[in-house]
Amino acid sequence: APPVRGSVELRGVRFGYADGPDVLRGLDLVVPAGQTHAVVGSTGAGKSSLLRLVLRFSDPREGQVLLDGTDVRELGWDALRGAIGYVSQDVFLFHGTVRDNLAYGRVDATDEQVQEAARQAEAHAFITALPQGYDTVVGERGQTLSGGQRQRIALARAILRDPALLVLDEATSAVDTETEAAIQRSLAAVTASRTALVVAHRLSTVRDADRIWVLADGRVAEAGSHDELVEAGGIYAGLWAV
Ligand code: M5T
Repeated sequence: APPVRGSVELRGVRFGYADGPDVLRGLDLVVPAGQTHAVVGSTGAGKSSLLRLVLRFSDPREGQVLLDGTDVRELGWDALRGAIGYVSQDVFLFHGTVRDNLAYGRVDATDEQVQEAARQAEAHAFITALPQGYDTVVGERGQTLSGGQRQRIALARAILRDPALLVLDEATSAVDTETEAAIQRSLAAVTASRTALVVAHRLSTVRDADRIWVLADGRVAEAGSHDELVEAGGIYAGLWAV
């Protein structure tokens, strides 16, 4: 099997928007290849800003963002897009069939590959229950899908594209216990054989993470496993009131 790739490193990253103040003030963070790390913190702590830098939607004022040891500014756009699968909070579904939405970015995928990805992402069951199954039209003026269903479609898309690194901005929307469990299994399937950096809003996601980074005021305030951070009784423990 090829070596797992997708390691991420931020070195002394300072960042702010336009001529505004610094939002990130000297951030150091490492996600080794193959691990799943969670980023948590209160609103405005800089979680989305961190993801923007990894995706190169923005560049830092100072410091470096590295993907597999190479500064993302030196990677071509094609290499960057090929290496990273991004699942945003606001999943983009276009007007077309569920199948076409799943195969977005992988138009060459066979029906078998599409269905296998949907199965892994815990999306196959709800898709087959739709009026026309995989041929159901969704998106603008199509069948409406719930937030949890959209997130699983996006995770299936990521499985099909097989990126080295998954960058996930977890949805904040409340879901029922069953959907929560389905999303958790879906996420476990996507992250099993790759590297993942997740801005986490679900306790189940952070509990499963190899390491949790707690941001406060644009800095890493705490880092460790769930148990370590609960034990420490700091910001993390307060966030979940555990
Ligand atoms: C961190 C400011 C924001 C906050 C800080 C996206 C964005 C953010 N900000 C801007 O000035 N312009 C922008 O386009 O940056 O914001 P964040 O990174 O979005 O924080 P978060 O992801 O931890 O917050 P949330 O609410 O998504 O959990 O001062 O005003």
